[in-house]
Amino acid sequence: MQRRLERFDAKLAQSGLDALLVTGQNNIYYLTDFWGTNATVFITKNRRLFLTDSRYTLIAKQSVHGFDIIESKDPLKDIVKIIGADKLETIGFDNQVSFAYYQGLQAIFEGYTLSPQSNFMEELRMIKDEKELATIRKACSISDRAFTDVLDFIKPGQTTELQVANFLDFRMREYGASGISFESIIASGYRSAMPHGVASDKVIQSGETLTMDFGCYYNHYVSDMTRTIHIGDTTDEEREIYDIVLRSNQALIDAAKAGMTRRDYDKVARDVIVEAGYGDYFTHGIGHGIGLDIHEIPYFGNSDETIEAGMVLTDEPGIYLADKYGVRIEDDIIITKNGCELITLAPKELIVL
Ligand SMILES: [Mn+2]
Repeated sequence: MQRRLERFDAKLAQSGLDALLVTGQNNIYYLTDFWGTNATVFITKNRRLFLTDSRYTLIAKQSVHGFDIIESKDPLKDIVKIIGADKLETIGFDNQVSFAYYQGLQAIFEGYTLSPQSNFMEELRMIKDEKELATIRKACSISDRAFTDVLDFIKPGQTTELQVANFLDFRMREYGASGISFESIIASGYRSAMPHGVASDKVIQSGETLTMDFGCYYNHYVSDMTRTIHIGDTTDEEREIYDIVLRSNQALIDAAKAGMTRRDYDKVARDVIVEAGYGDYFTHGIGHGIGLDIHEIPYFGNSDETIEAGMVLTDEPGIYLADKYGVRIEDDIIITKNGCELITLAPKELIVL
């Protein structure tokens, strides 16, 4: 935590801001270890304020270190009172706050310059520390185990997509998860051609492809993985498509390392699919960062920015043939200096039930 606060202070000093108002449950958790729905953090060069209401004061006093803990019903007004003599001018705030919150901020911080910030906290959160990496590894191992179990649960002609989603949810909780990190995508047959087909009451039939994209929360951090399996007999085309997607996924695992541009991170996987003639059927980005949020920076457009050691990224190529079926394989990887560490370890050779 001390290291995170030091990185925060360095970024604040570089930013030209006199202070940052930190909002958002994940951002506050990242800096304070406090998990609750009501908290406001305000950090200047000389002060760290943590404000929360009476429901949370006791837990904050026990768990939040390095901050002045203030019980408050009206945190913004109390901050202005406290900093009145500090000679602050420019105060940063997250540009994702609601318009109503911003209006309140403007009224209460009259006389200060309010400076909207995009991704101030998220940029700090991009590079994970060892504790975060260990937590995300554990979240991934929970998903891996649930995937192994679900293979025995699926009965062609009987099991619905929703039953698969609920089974995964329950199993991940049994293995220590606090919940699912997003609504599970369980898409069988023609529905697997929809990259984000959430689970429906459709029964999974023999002869179909089944895509399962799911993940869990473990100690507030997420996992996010996709496996596509087949039920019953497969065609040559289905095997070929599966093989192309798997080679694409593996090409990125083989190539990913610190210093690679975000453009190349996408390209190395996409090239495999383009060269196989299915480029038009890979309709989404190659991946995204994960952490406290299921989708967080970096994303992978046409950017010269590089990826760095300590980022946790997804690698999720897919091919989607409308009205027929689709295949996606998604892993989570930790970027290291010389390569990457694969942390979703569920099998990837084509499983036929
Ligand atoms: Mn994903």
